[in-house]
Amino acid sequence: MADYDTRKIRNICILAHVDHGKTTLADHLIAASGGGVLHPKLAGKLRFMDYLDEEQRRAITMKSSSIGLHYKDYSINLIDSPGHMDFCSEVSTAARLSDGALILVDAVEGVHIQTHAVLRQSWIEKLTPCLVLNKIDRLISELKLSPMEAYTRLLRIVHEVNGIMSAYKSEKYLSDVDSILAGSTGEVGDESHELIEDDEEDTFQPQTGNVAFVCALDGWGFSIPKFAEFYASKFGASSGTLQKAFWGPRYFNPKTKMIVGKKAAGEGSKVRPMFVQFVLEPLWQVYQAALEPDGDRAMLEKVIKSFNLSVPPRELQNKDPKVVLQAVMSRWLPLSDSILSMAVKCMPDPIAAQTNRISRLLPKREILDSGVDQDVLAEAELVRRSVEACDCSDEAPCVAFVSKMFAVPVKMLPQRGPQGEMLNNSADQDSIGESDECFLAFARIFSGVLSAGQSVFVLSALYDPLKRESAQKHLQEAELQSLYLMMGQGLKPVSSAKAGNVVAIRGLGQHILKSATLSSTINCWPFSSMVFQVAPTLRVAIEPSDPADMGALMKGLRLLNRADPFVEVSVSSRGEHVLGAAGEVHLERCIKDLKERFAKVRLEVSPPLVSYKETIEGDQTNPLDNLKLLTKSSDYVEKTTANGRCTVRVHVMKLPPTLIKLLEENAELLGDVIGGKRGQTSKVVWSQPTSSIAEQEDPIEALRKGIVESTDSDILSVVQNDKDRAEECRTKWLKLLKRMWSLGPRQVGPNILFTPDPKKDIVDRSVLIRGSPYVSERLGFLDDSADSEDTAPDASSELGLSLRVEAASLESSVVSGFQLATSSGPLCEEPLWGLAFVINAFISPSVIKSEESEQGQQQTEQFGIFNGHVMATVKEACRAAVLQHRPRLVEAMYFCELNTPTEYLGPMYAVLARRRARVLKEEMQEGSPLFTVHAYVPVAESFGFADELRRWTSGAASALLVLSHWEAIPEDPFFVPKTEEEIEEFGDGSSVLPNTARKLINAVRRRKGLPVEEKVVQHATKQRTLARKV
Ligand SMILES: Nc1nc2c(ncn2[C@@H]2O[C@H](COP(=O)(O)OP(=O)(O)OP(=O)(O)O)[C@@H](O)[C@H]2O)c(=O)[nH]1
Ligand SMILES: [Mg+2]
Repeated sequence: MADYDTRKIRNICILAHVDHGKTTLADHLIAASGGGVLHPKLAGKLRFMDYLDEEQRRAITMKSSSIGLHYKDYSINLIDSPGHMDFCSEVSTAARLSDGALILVDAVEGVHIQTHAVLRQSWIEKLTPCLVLNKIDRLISELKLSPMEAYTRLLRIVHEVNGIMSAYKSEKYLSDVDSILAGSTGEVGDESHELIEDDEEDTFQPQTGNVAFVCALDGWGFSIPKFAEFYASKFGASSGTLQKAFWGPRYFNPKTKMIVGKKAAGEGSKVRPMFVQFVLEPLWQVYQAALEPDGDRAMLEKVIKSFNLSVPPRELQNKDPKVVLQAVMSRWLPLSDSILSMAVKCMPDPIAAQTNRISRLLPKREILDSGVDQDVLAEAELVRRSVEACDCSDEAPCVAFVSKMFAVPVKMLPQRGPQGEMLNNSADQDSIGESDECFLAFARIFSGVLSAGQSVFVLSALYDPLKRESAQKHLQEAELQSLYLMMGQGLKPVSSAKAGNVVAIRGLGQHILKSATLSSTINCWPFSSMVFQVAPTLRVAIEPSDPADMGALMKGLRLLNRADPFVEVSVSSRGEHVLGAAGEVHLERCIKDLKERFAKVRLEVSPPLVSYKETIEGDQTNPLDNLKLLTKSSDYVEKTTANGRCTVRVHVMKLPPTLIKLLEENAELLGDVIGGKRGQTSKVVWSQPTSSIAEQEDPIEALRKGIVESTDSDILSVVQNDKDRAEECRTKWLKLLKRMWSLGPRQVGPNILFTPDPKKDIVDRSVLIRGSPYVSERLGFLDDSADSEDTAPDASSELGLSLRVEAASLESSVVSGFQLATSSGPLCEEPLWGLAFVINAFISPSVIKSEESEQGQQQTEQFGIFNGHVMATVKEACRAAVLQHRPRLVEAMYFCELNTPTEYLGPMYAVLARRRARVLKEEMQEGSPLFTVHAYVPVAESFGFADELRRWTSGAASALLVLSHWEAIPEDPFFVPKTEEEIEEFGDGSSVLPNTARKLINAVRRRKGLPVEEKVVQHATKQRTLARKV
């Protein structure tokens, strides 16, 4: 390839909310520049990139796939991505391989939940975005807006999208749900848009040409420079001046032939912005002329003439007005030309893009330790620089990133190699004995040249070139069997490919599970991991209908796990095979794939397994009283070990909500800090832009501050106007924060174990197991002054000393007991959530009664049985304490966005009510007949939700769900009427229906095989005998 020029490559992806028209747009681009794989007549109808049967059947895209286009002398790799929430992981894989993103927004529906998500994804991956406002035709023919109304609407969408981007830029790291909720309060009224001057900061500025207005269905589109160019000669003005004037409050004064501002333009119906007058009005005229029965055909002729179009008369005479319209529009404003010229102009080539993206792809690592191998470091730095420069010379180190693995049937692989030689695909090592599927890697080359037959190193995300010995398992060597350029479903074999290209690679199926970095040298850092929007939430247990097929199912699950980047396959503690998917549509496709492609056996699928958590009600209105729960001498649960030597007293308290949220959101970082991976001892410091706290310089400092701030904000939210109490509360919390011993379950969860108060150390000759504030120490809460308070009280007697040693040795048993208790609560053995425990465990000296028992005693201690007893007692005491403090079930909630025409509001609310949904906001979408409703829906109630909604509203309403947060069900699962009023209302309790919380708990218990207390008699009335009396 002599004419190879990296500057002439663009790697772009199309991102948008579901159904906003990505695949339709891609069709037009392919028809115009795809080298004849798609006939222009079929563009928009075929949906070329949706080549899977399931995609065509459901008419939604389910995976991202790439196609090579040629526009002028540019090569463009276009990646189409899915918009449905269930497949959002595919958006991450598409974004990682691209440099620019076309963000599509439906002009009628506007910004939606997934629009937020894709904007965020493109921002995280440092892509250069361009905005495409699609379905402009709907504004004309469906909503019947006037050009002026349409303009206000478009202005608002651009404004809203810019607002979202600027929030990301100003480093407000909101989750998708947060940003929607935040956005809904800060809406700007319509009138104010007029006043908004061009903001230099705005990401999307139509006047600079990075916003396109298109109708993918009819195949036309434009950006402002196109019109500016056209009118420049007419007006005799420079196109640059016109370009600026064609957006915002700029008016044309016909008398003076000047471009003026709003004031100078004056009032009146004739006064309208230039964009309306010169751009939208001609469009509206063409639509009216073509589509309306009494349309003015002369108008069409006028457009054809003034824009110098050559439309074959045959098409103009067509009976179908739609054909006439498309014939004119697609020649006047060809869609592919406007989009691809925008991409070429506004989006960076791989060299410029990689310079900009390097800090995200390969964050610079500061090595604090000087004892490391400098040669390794030097080479790793060289590799990094070569990626930064997108060096495509033969000598440059080869680096590529695989963002996902995908399966294709072996028979779909090309039969001939790059030189036309016959290939023997069946001899593929990946498919031997496994199945007739072959795994390909979806990859982008970032440096050097990759060739078929070449040998490379496969680095997993955990690989560290400085610790080669211990990182051996993260490093493999593999041979690249073949390289292909992708044309949607088609694969075109090539013998080599250079930096800056997107390719499919065969031969890595055995080496890569989901994603990996490929490198020609082992002295290379792996690329930073991709960020996924949500974790799999829908889990089901799967078993073969015929137990003999177990082997096939296991093999099938293994293949599925590799073929789908977002599937989670695991084995539950009860030995079931659990499949985790992102949502119902995703799950359905996974099961279908399993049945038909990977396992090829009949399967039984369980109802969804929903996770719950358990907590106590707690009293958040009075933080001081709440804190006292941990210290009060009366309010505890006491248990004693069988031998009577260890007495455990447990206090429990509900943590304040902001603190719980912080602990949950930063679980990973906390795990690292507490586990000792970060902090003073760590040699490598880097940051990952995944969460607000990880982004900051020193994660420990940030965590510590976060914890203090969150307790503060919780205090202030309740006792705002009582300064003294707030202060008292704060001091108490600061003291407590110096006593954090452990987090649980599994050392990171949202439950805290505090060390007992050392002042009550010795009671009745028994000694307290004191524990150590290990977590506080890790997080830097302990300063030197804290130690003085904590000095060991002198052990006055010999006995005291030996007991103290024993107490110290039992500390780990207390922690383990706490971990066990927090990992399975008393209601239905689900993890505990948001609780603080103080465990006072006292050991008394053993009382020697006889020779025999002394021997027994010694044995117990020798084999650590006593440790086990302490652990079990702690666990039991914690569980009992939870039960005693008004236990509550906690369930996961979805944030749900619904869109429905007004006439279906009634049925929609009925469905919501049946699903225990809580409506947050309802709003008429201006200028459209649609209502938007935001609500929280419990995950447990969400199955079949979308289907039910569709059935009840005849398919008119749509809903999208995102996992939002955990929430306690206020209902008491053990409610029995006690007070007089309650008894009056509910009777003695026999007639109380099991409440929701109780029902959910029982369902989980039944599934887990735990005993369920239930009345067996269902009909207390006398049964009718069937015997006939003769
Ligand atoms: N009126 C109108 N309809 C359009 C336009 N573009 C696309 N559509 C329609 O919108 C629907 C969805 O189009 P797709 O291209 O499949 O949307 P998508 O964004 O690829 O959807 P997913 O991949 O499932 O997220 C189809 O019925 C299209 O015909 C347009 O410009 N105007
Ligand atoms: Mg699509």
